[in-house]
Amino acid sequence: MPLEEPVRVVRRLTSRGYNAEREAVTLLADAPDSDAAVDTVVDAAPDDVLTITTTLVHDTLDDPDRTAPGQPDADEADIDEADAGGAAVASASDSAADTASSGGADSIANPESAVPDAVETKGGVADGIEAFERRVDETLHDLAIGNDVTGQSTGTGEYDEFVTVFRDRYERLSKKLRGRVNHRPTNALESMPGGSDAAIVGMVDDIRSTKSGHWIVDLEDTNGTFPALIMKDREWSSVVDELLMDEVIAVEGSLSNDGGILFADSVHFPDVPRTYRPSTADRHVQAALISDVHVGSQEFEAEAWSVFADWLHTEEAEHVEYLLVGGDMVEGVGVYPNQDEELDIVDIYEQYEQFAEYLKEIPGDMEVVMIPGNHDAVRLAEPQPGFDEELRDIMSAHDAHITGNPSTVNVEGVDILMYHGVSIDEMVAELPDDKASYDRPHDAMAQLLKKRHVAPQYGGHMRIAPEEKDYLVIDDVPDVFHTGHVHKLGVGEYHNVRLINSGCWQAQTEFQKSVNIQPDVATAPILDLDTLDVTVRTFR
Ligand code: D5M
Ligand code: FE
Ligand code: ZN
Repeated sequence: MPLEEPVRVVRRLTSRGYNAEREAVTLLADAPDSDAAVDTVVDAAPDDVLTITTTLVHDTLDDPDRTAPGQPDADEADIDEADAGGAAVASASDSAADTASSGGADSIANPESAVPDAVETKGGVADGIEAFERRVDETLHDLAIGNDVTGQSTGTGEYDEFVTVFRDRYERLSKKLRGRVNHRPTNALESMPGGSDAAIVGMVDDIRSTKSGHWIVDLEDTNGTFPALIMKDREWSSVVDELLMDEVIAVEGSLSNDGGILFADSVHFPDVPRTYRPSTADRHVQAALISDVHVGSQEFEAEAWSVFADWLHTEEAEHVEYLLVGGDMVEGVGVYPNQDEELDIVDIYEQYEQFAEYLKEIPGDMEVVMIPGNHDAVRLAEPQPGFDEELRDIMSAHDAHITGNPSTVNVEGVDILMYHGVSIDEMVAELPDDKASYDRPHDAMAQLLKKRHVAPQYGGHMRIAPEEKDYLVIDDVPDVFHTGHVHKLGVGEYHNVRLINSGCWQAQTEFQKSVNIQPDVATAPILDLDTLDVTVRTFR
């Protein structure tokens, strides 16, 4: 019996105002025409009955005098109580238990986590599918969007705009470092006596090794560029592996005798204070964090999506009142070479129309937030503005909050930084495995927070659109950081900021097969907004 059947039964019963015993649902779902069976039983129910019991189902469906449509014939209707346990419901709860006890939680929890039991893994399908009507008080919903480029874009792509955006990045990130070191502008260092203590706050302009294996890092500020030397035998010299071009750091040390180079004693990142204390909601309310739906791809997992949507209608999901979608709603067209060979829907607008249909399966009382990703029909360069009017119209069914990539969304007091995550590819390519890998995308996210920028390095995978300000700077520390893109689940914590990389709804593509990426399909991390704990649920 497909799992959808009990859910259909529950919905049909709920729409007629009935609850039902679990066994009764199973019996009805097993009927050859379950819709008709529900109608028959409901019609036969005495007026004062609110809950459809197993006995009532048996009595009604087994009654040989009854000729109502959908009545199973005698053999089929004579369901043994033991069998009636219902393979689908029971096995669904069994598999849920398996997943929960498989230790999956440990494998995704960040070992640094101050709250080791903050992450739990569960199957997504309700243990017992019971008729249930969500009672959500929408007046309690509270959502505000900040740092959104939508409608603010002024960039035309001219060279001097790149200068402006990098200057803004430098200004804002250097401010976070200036109080921590006694820095001098690069042009003032040249006139300081050799041997003096000094510090620079600069953007990394070049990283190269010397013949003897030391490192020279050129740092640029608004006055010029100055080299810092990191000796290979310092115990912290591996920090060089973490450095990316264009990020802003501070280096402290002493000037060489001729005053031409700074011998580094320490390197500082803008970072998140270790003492950061996140804000939480003041009632028990949850958000489902997803991304990378990829509707229009042959690999889009429509069935898993429906299981997820159905689960949202169950009692277990009653407190899930927000759905955050971190980009790649659709597969898009012409995103990667040969992508067309794997398209199910070739027209981009039809892809969004289909996505809108899937969105309609989500409970109408939920607040939905959507940012675009690299497969979406907005400009590829970041920051990406939110969907235009035409696409908003297509996706209007849920009256979703549509915002740019990245954006900060305040949900009931919790600041959630949403960013699609293209820079994670860059981080994985550039940083050593223990700092960023596809298996632990939350490590790369921690690096982004440390650098206080969602896409520190320009070039490579990253396209950046110059704007008057750098929207990609992480100005305020978020309470939760949500990314996607790499199709791998990752849950962790960095200096008390909750990190979540959501999985995807697209099975492994040919490309992913060729590079051995095993995507985490049909998982949705469910975030408790009052504690920032996460429960990962799986829907296939
Ligand atoms: O990308 C999902 C992940 O797979 C992300 O890590 C990029 C990578 N990917 C997928 N297809 C390609 C091709 N053709 N070239 C390079 N990298 C790729 P998403 O953009 O969400 O599909
Ligand atoms: Fe994607
Ligand atoms: Zn993507």
